[in-house]
Amino acid sequence: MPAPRLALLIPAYNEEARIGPVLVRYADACRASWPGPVRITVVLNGCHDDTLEVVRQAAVGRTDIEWLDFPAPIGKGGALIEGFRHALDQGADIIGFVDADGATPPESFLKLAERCAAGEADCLIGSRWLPDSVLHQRQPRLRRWLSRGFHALVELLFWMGIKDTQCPAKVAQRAALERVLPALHIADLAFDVNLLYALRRAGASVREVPVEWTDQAGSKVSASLGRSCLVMFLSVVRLRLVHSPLYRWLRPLRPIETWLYLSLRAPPPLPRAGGGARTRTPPADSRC
Ligand SMILES: Nc1nc2c(ncn2[C@@H]2O[C@H](COP(=O)(O)OP(=O)(O)OP(=O)(O)O)[C@@H](O)[C@H]2O)c(=O)[nH]1
Ligand SMILES: [Mg+2]
Repeated sequence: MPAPRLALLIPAYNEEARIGPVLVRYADACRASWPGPVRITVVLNGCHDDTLEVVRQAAVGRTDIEWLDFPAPIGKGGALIEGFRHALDQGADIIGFVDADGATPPESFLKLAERCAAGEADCLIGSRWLPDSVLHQRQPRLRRWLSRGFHALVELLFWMGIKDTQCPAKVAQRAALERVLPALHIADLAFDVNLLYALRRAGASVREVPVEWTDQAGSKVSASLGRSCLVMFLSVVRLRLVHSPLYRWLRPLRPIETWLYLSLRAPPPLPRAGGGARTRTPPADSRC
């Protein structure tokens, strides 16, 4: 059997200060240890800084790094949905994503990908809340409390038994993502809950695995904590309602919903994501 093709997606919004070294570290680690073809795709949208130029520079001489740039404000969720579509079109077998800040080291991500390729589960997700998780630098105390509050809310609403839905290191099998893609529509940072709940509803297995983690300076969530929390609260409650019999009665309220998201300066849920990407794609047979 040919070695599996790995696609790593990195959503990026105004990440000029953090993404360059992260991309190089990931590309080097993949080259050193993944047995098959690898493609790292940075998915940008609406950046106001030089992220695109930094990614361009990191990609010089490396055919395994590419980018998609969307003009529409599709958020992290929309960027990942478009990234999934792209990776599936490119024939990836194993598709994962991490944040642009390098909080998860490539070795941890690659362990998840290896276990996923070995068929341990349809989806493997990193967790910072398991006994064997290694936290070199924890999040500030207020972030940790809010994170536990969000976890309690997600448990109450969805009963998934997952300790850390928000750790950004996640990897899934192609077939599982193909099944859930039509059910993905949350554009903001609660996208991960949307993905995990869709996988559960589709009968896919999800396994939580301890990861190494180092909280990084420059968090945009911490910079707008109140607003981020409100948006994520709104999105998970909305997701619960979407999957309840009540939802069809609530449909006329959609314009209010959109207004609420826009007032919170957050990307509204996506009926159909993206469109109009500017892409740079290296030759199809390239690898790390
Ligand atoms: N394409 C795209 N990426 C986004 C958007 N918002 C956030 N991201 C990316 O999604 C990832 C997670 O975002 P955040 O949780 O805000 O990242 P952070 O600033 O590292 O915050 P922490 O949660 O403290 O780590 C990062 O790689 C961001 O650059 C967006 O609107 N569009
Ligand atoms: Mg981060």
